[in-house]
Amino acid sequence: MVVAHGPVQEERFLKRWLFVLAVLAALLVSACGGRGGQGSKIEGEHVDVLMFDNRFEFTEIRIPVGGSVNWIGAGANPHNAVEANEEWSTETVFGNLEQLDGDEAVLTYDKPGTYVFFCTFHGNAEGAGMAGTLIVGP
Ligand SMILES: [Cu+2]
Repeated sequence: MVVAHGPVQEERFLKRWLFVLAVLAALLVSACGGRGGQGSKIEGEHVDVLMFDNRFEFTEIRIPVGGSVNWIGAGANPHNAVEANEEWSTETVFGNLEQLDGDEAVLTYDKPGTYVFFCTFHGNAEGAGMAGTLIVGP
């Protein structure tokens, strides 16, 4: 039997491939999460983390022992980053809990651990709302 490769078959073939490509693209986008999206991660020795209205740019931050995080106010509301058990706070370096757009607080972490942090205005110590996790590890 001879299979005809007319315009109709080619169009179907093309549509099928476009569908497959669209599915792959969707998977890729969801896997990457998108910069600044919910649940995005960053890893480095010295990292910048913007404090948006009303979420942290990164909700999982990994730094080595001795690394630092520059907590930067961004947006119209005041923000801060406070450890759930009050081990550390941006207040200690910035002077108060209200960091506005462009205000920076660099904290250096010498103690290894996994810390839940939150903004006292828009999150809580249970890790809800404007909150995240900082992992200071070897
Ligand atoms: Cu906030």
